[in-house]
Amino acid sequence: MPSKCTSSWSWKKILLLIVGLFISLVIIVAACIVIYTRTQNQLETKSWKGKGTSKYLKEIIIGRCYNYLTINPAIGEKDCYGIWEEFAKAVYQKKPCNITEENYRHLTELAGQTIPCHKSLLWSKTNYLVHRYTKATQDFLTLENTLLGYLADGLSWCGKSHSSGMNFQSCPDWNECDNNSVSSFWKMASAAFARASCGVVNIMLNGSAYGGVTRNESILRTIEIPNLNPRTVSEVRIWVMNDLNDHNRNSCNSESLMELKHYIEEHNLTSSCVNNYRPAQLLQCIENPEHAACNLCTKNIKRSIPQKYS
Ligand code: AVW
Repeated sequence: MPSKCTSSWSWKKILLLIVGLFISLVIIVAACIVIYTRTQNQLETKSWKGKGTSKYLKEIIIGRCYNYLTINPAIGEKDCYGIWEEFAKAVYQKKPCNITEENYRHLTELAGQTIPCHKSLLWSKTNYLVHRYTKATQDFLTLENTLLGYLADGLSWCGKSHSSGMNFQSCPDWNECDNNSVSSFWKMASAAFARASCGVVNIMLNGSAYGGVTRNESILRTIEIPNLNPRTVSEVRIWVMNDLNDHNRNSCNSESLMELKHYIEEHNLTSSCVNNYRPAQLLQCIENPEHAACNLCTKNIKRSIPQKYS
């Protein structure tokens, strides 16, 4: 018959074995979770076709915000750190293809500003010229000249669904999915800019562009024109700018412009058009002073007289 002492010793051994097994199991499960999460993160961070989040995104956004407030004190106080937090909140721990315009609503409100009437300048296919122009004259404001557009101009970003922080490896391309972090931001910001515009709204278009003056899915057509308020916008004035070194493929009378004019009218807005709006053309002339259109004595100057459509 085994002694009491031997039996309690074997019970202790069994207990120790059970505890040991339990601890090992916990360690194995924890390790599996860590490995799984890391693998998921690695798979996710490298899985998109576009370039990753811009390096130093947080610092750039906060820096641009203070810079904008310093240059434009009239827009009043803004909480630059709060703006960054809203920016991050819109994409952190979310799938980069599941970011809707709604996710940026609070950010749009925080960074919003009043747009003076007659100052809005929309554009399509003229990014370079339009911003050279607004920099030179300060007479008009594009979305990228407002705080919200200025903060994000030229940057890319997206979050990760399995953890906080940005994905610096890759982000969805503009066309990779409908609701991606960058395209939803620009759609939301463009809609807000158009809604805030009043008086005469100008649009700079590219007379030398292939395939018409706008893409069918362009932000100008799909977001901005539908969000202009006919009660507060008195006229939509189009400038068709030809590249001085290229052919003239679109002008106020061309099919593409006529189609756009009808589209604008369908939204209960009136429009006018001018070929080669002279102040912007003079800016093109800085790079092309010998071009015939840059000769102050030519009849080209007449082209700047707006042509009323309706
Ligand atoms: P744009 P929008 N693929 O010159 O009218 C890649 O055609 O669209 O002018 N990039 C795109 C795409 C796309 N399908 N769509 C837009 N983008 C981005 C804001 C890309 O960064 C201002 F207020 C491209 O360089 C203007 O009135 C840029 O959008 C209006 O939206 C311009 O495409 C201009 O947009």
